[in-house]
Amino acid sequence: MSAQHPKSDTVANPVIPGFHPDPSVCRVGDDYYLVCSSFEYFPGIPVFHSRDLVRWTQLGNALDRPSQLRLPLDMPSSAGIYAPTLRHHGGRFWLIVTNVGDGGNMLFTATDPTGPWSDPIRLPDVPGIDPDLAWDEDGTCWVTVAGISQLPIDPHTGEALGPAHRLWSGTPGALAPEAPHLYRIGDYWYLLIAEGGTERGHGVSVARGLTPTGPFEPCPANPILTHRSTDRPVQNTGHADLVQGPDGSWWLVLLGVRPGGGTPGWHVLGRETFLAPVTWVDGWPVVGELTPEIAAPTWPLQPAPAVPARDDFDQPELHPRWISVRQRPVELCSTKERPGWLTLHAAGSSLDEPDAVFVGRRQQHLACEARTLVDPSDGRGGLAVRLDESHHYEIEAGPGEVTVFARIGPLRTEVASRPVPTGAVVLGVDIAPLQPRDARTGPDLLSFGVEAPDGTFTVLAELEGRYLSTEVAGGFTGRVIGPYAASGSVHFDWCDYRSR
Ligand code: 6LW
Repeated sequence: MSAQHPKSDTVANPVIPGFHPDPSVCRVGDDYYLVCSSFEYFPGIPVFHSRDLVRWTQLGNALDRPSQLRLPLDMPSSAGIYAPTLRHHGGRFWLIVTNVGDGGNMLFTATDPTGPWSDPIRLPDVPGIDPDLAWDEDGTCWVTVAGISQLPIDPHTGEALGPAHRLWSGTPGALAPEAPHLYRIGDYWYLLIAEGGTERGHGVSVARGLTPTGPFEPCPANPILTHRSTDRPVQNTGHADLVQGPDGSWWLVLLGVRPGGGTPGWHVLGRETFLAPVTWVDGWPVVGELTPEIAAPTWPLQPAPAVPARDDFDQPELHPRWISVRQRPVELCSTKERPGWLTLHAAGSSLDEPDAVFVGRRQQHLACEARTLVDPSDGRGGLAVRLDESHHYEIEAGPGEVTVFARIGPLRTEVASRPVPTGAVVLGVDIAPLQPRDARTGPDLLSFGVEAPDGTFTVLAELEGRYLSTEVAGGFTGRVIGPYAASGSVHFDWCDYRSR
């Protein structure tokens, strides 16, 4: 355990900001590992590590080669990789997930969560989404899925060892019982689920039984967590996974959103990973306060991982935080071709296309700025803020000019343009929350511009952020910011991302 940090009495929540939905966590000794869904992005399934449940470092992405992850071009955004479950059993890490774009449910294993992870073990007989893994005392491996049904499998072959049977339908009348997780704790097997749908009505409910196959008795206090119809700053709370802390206390990792602006309130960072304390009353979990600042746990916190603002692209591989749309062919995206630069070759597709040549990182702060030094002498490209093919804003450099474009649904427009000296230019975007003037304002403003060598930032266009929000665009993801190529070859010397 490294040098202790003066203990502040609260910690920030979300513990993993930005679009990191459907978190699943497992503990191995003093180490915690966590994964999230990743939808149309490649590489897929980010893997995080922590020793205090509060400070998380991304180790890599579990699915980082085409043999593991196929995201067909005709698959819509927000399809692809849905909610995963991560467990450790028999000295191995097991990852079960649904690729709704290709192949359905599948299993991956690894001895080291940093990777490499295996190629997929397909699970043709496992229906639905949100698969969970649990082993009982006699070693039977149970898979439980949304809707809430369950079947035994051989995890080494993927073979089903029995028919699927319904376990529980959740709270009568509640929408979409999903995201099941099964745990043996004390005398009981607990079945934790999400209900209400992943929007404002989201919640967490639990049932318990004496065997992994039930029968399950619902908790009289269900839902044990929901922020529906409240004025809480964190909304859509649900899709949780239970874990024990270093001191034996219990915690939930779960998803939530931070909407802003007037009505209906728009969230732009996607569903983020939050932490909430759990206590036990009469053998039932009781969830404590889930707020943007929560009481710090009793154990010493690790030093916050230092994330440099600048990526210089001087490594042979991109850092795992950089993700691309559906694929990242090495021939189109490389840091080796022009050492110290990221080179993107446009493949005739713009950001409107499913195979856009784009490399981005998740926006993780409500107020932030991004900058990149781009050399457009061999093509056109720039810096984009992407939610999906139909919702993105970008500032694009071509020989001697810079242009700001906006795509909102069927509408694409050139918002502003200005001549610039030929050669490399620093493009940027500042993102700042907006205080709602009236019901229709907010949640933020995106200012696109160019930065002079002396740091002066000249804004070419200010664009309203709600059109790049989930409430407008729909879907399951959040904003991703980064370089893209529109035509020819474009070279990026560095890319900065800072919270403000
Ligand atoms: C996830 C499911 C869900 O698999 O959305 O709305 C899916 N709830 O639990 C994608 O996040």
